[in-house]
Amino acid sequence: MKRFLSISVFLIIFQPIIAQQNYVPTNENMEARQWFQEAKFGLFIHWGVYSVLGDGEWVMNNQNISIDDYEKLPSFFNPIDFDAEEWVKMAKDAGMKYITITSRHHDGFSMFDSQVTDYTIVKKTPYKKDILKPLAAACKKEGIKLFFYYSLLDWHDDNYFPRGRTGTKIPGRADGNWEEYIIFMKAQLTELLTNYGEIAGIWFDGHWDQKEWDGEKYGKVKVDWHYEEIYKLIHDLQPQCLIGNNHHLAPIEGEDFQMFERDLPGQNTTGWGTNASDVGELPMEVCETINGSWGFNLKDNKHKSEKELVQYIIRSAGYGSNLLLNVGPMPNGEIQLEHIKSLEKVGIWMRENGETIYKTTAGPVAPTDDMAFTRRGDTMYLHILNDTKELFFVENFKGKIKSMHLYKSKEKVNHKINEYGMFIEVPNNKKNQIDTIIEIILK
Ligand code: H79
Repeated sequence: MKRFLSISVFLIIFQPIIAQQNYVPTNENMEARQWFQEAKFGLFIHWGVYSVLGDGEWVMNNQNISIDDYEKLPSFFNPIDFDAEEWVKMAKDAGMKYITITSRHHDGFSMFDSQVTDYTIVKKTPYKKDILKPLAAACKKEGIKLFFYYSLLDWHDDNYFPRGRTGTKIPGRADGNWEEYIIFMKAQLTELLTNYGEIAGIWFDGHWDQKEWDGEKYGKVKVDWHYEEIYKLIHDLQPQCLIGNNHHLAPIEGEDFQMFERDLPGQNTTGWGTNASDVGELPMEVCETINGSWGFNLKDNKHKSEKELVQYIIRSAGYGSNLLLNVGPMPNGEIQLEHIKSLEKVGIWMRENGETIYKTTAGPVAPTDDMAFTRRGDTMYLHILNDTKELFFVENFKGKIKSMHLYKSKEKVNHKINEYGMFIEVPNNKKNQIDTIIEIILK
């Protein structure tokens, strides 16, 4: 019985996904991975015709807006205050090294000049211009790398059929042809990787729409995503282009990085995230948003504080991961003042302390609620994140220490290591509200 059970569990869980077979990343790709792993901080941008309604990027699904009604939205999208240079400079000043922007989200609307559909910013909005073009130019000028978010799921295109588990109550959807949909996506990806210069990566999302879900765990995938062809196409067009897919699974062959949505790697605090056992060996990226929404949400005032934002960068880095921090620009093309101000503060912190974040890897002990370690060669940085006791204890710490001091003032820090871990004396008046950094040089 037990054997039978484990075989059936195996059959349910093991759904083969055909991926890029025997994928060997090129040298350019390996270099790009290295760059990515060291970059540590990027800007995520969710911007689309949904921004007009100020109710997030899932508004079409959440309000069950019909295809006909939603198609009126592009005519209101006229971002006269959009200035790509400003966005890129804002990101750069915040200490970010790359930008990932929605080229097309689940509503199926292309924010770029695409020849394989009429449902684009150029053909359907009064703005009539491709926004990825000036963004790519500004990124190039400022030395910021550019990734494109690309939705696999589409609530608008009839060829996204069989339909997935979301968007089922949107009126006006018709049956179509899945293979045509794959051809369409490949044509759009070809455009994205041909018309905008060097693209640092493609960020796929929506895979989970075609997976069965019983409220606790995923089941079968209903469709063939043709990942083998799609991933190969991307790497053939631009070998350095990093592929990531927000499928919440272990990496699939052909992918170059692994992302964790609103979650530190392996924690699965959302319940539908990536399990600890599915954390692979690829460079990692945590994504989270600056308030509570991805796309612009007029009523969302859950703006994260400077402390929350900076500590999320530190915690991500403590796992060896990047943080991709999201803003949802307004329909006029501006970013909310609250968010600009927060990013300025983060930028100041990064200028002062970035040495303890950039180009680091995870430290010797996994992060806890109270601390995170980062490391570069023989130098380790212990980030104390909460106002703890004067005698701070790091469990399971092993290692031979040459010297230990406060990162800022270089004052010596007393410590003691025994079989249980390390005790560190941090005087109360030396603590910092956001992060008390202790630099540890190993022997
Ligand atoms: O683009 C942003 C969101 O619009 C998109 N990903 C980020 C980066 C996103 N889509 N969904 N989610 C985030 C979370 C929603 C998950 C759920 Fe489900 C969809 C819960 C129930 C349906 C997937 C399927 C997880 C469980 C079952």
